[in-house]
Amino acid sequence: MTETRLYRFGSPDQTDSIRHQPQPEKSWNSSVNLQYYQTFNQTNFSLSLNPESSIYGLGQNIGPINRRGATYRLFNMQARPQTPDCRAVNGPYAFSIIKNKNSCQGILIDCPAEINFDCGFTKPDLLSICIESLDFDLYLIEGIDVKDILKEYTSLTGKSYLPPKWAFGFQQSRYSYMNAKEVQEIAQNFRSRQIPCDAIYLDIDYMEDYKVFTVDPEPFPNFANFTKEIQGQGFHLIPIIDPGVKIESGYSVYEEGVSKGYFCKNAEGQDYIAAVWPSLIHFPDFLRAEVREWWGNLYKFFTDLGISAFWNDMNEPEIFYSPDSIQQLKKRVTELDYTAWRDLDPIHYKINLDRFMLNSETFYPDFFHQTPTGLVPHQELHNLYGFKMLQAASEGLQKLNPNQRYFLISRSSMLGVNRLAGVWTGDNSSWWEHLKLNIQMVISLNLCGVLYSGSDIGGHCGNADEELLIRWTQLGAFLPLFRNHTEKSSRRQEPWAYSSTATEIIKDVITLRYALIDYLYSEFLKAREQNLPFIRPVFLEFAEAGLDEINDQFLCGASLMIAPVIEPNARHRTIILPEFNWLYWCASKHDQYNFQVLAPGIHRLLVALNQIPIFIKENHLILLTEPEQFQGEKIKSEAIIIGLINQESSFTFYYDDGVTINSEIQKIKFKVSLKNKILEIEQQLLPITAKPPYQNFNFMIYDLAGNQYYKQISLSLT
Ligand code: MIG
Repeated sequence: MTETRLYRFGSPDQTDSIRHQPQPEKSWNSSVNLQYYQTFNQTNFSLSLNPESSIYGLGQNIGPINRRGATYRLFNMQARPQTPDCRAVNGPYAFSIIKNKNSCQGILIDCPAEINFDCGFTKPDLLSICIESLDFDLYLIEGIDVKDILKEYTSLTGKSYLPPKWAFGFQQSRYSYMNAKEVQEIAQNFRSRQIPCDAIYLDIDYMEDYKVFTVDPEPFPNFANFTKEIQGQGFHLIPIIDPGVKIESGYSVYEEGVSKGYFCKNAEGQDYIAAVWPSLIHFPDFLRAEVREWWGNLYKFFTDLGISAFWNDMNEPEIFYSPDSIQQLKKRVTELDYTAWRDLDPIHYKINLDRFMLNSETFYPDFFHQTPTGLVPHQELHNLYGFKMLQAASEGLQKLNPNQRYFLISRSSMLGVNRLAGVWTGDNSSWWEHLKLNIQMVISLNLCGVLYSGSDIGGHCGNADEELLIRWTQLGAFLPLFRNHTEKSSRRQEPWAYSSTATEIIKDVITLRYALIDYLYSEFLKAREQNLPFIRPVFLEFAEAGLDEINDQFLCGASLMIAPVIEPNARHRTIILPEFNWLYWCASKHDQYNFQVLAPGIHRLLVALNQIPIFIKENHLILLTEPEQFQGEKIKSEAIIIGLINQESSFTFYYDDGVTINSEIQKIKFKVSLKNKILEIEQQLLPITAKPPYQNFNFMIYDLAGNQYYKQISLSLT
């Protein structure tokens, strides 16, 4: 039913974004519904839109999941603050899905240059796509529904990155935990308060003068012992890695990079100089395989200490200034004429210096990458930079720890990153609006194959109040990357930073997440196997009309719908339950079951501050286990399986070893039936040699009238 055609324009360089390329078509098929024309350096496509068509995808942009009506600039930029007028942000994916009444189309463009999408902004019934290049691959995918297109997309770009299972635990971060003592206190607080947590982040201040692949021995004396101690308490340490290499003689990464010619060049062919945290730096030319190999090996510094978890930041790359731009700025300031109107910005009545100030973009034409066809300005390959930095990390880590999964998240991403790493959505703010944005971004990233993603819980910029942090933690508990992070000048944002009531509520939410981890992980493995998103928009699972508009509910896999409260002072939540009956759990504590059967339709529910509305789809099941303080803390012996059964359902629970790359997925398939008020369960191990993860499965099943049925299944663990 689905059909993919590749049209090659010009002679594009290989980006590695696409894993499996079909044979390119011999010529443009004029019956294709896209029109195009080219200028000397641009290609423009246009497509007429039906009134009812929606547009999805494009990665991590600011706006509703249905992109129709707005423009999107696919050009990797750190947007800060993330306001509705930002057209370019991190994580642009040149993959869009056009959903019509009875058909669907996927448009995928493999091109590292800037691409602009006008999704019916200029003309409501026209999608126009402007590619700043003449050399690219265009894939057109035809199918019946969105799932067809997504499956085809995944078979082109490759299966999602699979993190280690502990990555589904809670993670604590701050810019920065400044020294070993502070990290130890954080660790201590989690354990003594019995708030589950699997990871603590190290932000840029762990480095010596922001030199990448170093640790400052003053705040972190004996880093090896410190690492062991933290790891011994069941935490993973996640250091940050930035691309800029400090210019400092004697610093080995710098010396080696210079002597081997690994850095990006300026127009004169010298190593290009810009400034980021360490002040003056060079940028490694990650587009070259040998540079990636070198960089990947540098991770040995950490893997030797047993650290295999990282976040790659600043990799658009973000640039603060260059020596040249400062010179120009100085000159400009001396020339300012305070009597001249032209020196004022008439809108803001400030001195008009903007174009000399912080904007990474202005620097992109100034440096060059070495490619097989010669030096190419960064501008033309811009979107690739973060991707290639991740490729370096990914390849290096796989070589350093063969067959072990690594943890890797990135701020910058594009097509192809979906198989290498997860994504955090950059510097959001402690605004209520950003809870919704969090949902929109994670859904859209999932539609583009980035299954492991999340936003800074509590918000990065600014100060979260306690209700905001509570509601955001409740939302984050159902997204794959569950990380509390905030910036240097923000107030403390750890789970215990507010009132004791808030701490209790947050502790309960995190504990609930841990009770659900095996289920979430199972659904993640399943989504990955089926080439579908893990966090799904509601419309994807139901045929009902009008679901395209839902931006504040989402599905975790196929069975679980979440409707977080994302408004301040709200103690109610309106929810749309499509097509089926649902088992509603207004959850607060993981072991407090107050289930209720709800009919399809719209409901307005009472939701206290400590509660989050969770819905289990009819004839689907979820699984809960005893929560741990960190994963692997205990051997779990039991699981509780909960569901609403109308006659019969089957549910397959997936598990694997959670750490190795080639670990075989094991499955237990349960068939649950309710006939004449008798609950029957059949189970099957796949493969039959599979070793069940727990001995006892306690079924707690509801019928449509709300009656409860119990049954225990015991499996032999040998
Ligand atoms: O622009 O390393 O998005 O998570 O805390 C600031 C410091 C640089 C941006 C990241 C943020 C991180 C911060 N970094």
